[in-house]
Amino acid sequence: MTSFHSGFIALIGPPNAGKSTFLNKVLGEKIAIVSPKPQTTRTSITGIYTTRESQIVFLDTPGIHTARTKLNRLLVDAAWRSLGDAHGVVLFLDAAKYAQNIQALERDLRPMAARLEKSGLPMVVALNKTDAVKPKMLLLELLDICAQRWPGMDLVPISARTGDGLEQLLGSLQSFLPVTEILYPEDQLSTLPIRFMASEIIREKLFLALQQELPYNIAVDIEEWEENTEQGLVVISAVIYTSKKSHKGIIIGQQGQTLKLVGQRARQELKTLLESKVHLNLWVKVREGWTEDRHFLSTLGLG
Ligand SMILES: Nc1nc2c(ncn2[C@@H]2O[C@H](COP(=O)(O)OP(=O)(O)OP(=O)(O)O)[C@@H](O)[C@H]2O)c(=O)[nH]1
Ligand SMILES: [Mg+2]
Repeated sequence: MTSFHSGFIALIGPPNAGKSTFLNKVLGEKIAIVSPKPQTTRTSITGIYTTRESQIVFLDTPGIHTARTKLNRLLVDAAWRSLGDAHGVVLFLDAAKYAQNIQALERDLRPMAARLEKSGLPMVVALNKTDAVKPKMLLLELLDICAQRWPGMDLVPISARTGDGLEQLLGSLQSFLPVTEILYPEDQLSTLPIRFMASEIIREKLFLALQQELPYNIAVDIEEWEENTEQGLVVISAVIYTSKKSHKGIIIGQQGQTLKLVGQRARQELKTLLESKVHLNLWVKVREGWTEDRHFLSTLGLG
C-alpha cells in the first residue's frame, strides 16, 4: 500500500489572481466567494480536497498588496499568518494580466517575494487564466521570464475557470505534504462555520452589485439565525454595515431596488447551501470608521 499524504497548502498571490476560483473548482463546490474586484477574500478560507492518496487542506487567503488602511493590513496579515500552518505554497499569478504587461509582474511581486523566499516553504507557481491569454505566444514568453526568475521551480499554466492544468498542479503538491494520517473526515469540504459562509454569500452579492470603491466599506454580520425544521425554513437577519452615511442610500438603491436584488440573489444561493427554504432580512446600518476600528473588526472575525 502506498503511504497517505496529508497537510496544508497556502494559496498566496496578488489580489484578483483567481485563488478562490481555483479552490471552488478543485472542490466542485462553492466555498469561497469570488468577484472581479480585488480584495474579495478577507480571511483565511479552508477547503479540504481528499483523494485516495492524499488530503490537501487548502488555505485560500486574501490577496497580498501594499496595504494602506487598517482593514487591508489585517487582510494581508491573515494571508501571511496562514503560511505559519502551511507545508507548501501555490503562488497564484494572473497570466492574462502579466502577458499584456510584464512590468506589472515585478510590481505585484514586490510586497511578497522576499517574505515568501524567507519562509523556506516549497512552492509551485500557478500561471492562472491561461484561457484569457491572447495570443498564446505571450504565455510562452511569460513562462520563459518566470523560469529565469524561479530557476528549477515547477511552473504550471492553469485555468481555474475551465479546469485546464488543475490535475498537474494538484499532482505537484503531493510531494510537499508529510506522510501522515488523514486530518479531516473524507467527506468534509471546509472548516468554515455555516453562518460565516452565509454572511460571505451576502457580501459577494454586494460586491457584484455595487460599483467602484463601495464594497470595501461594507461588512456583513448575521444577527439572527432561526431554524424551523418542521417548516424546513431558516430565518436569517443580517446587518450590512457601511462606513459612510452617503453610501447607505446607494446600497439600498432607488425604491430599495439594489438591496432587493442583493437579497434575492443571496437567498437563492443560501437555499442551495442550507438545503432549505430561506427567509432573509437585510438591514443597512452606518458605522462610521468601522474599517479602522480594531474592536469591531475583531467582532467580525477579522484580525
Ligand atoms: N478568464 C479567467 N478568469 C478567471 C480565472 N480564474 C479566476 N478568474 C476571474 O478572476 C476574478 C478574480 O477571481 P477570484 O477567485 O475572486 O480571485 P482571488 O485571487 O481570490 O482574489 P482576492 O480574493 O481578491 O485576492 C473573477 O472575476 C474570476 O471569475 C480563469 O482561469 N480565467
Ligand atoms: Mg479570493
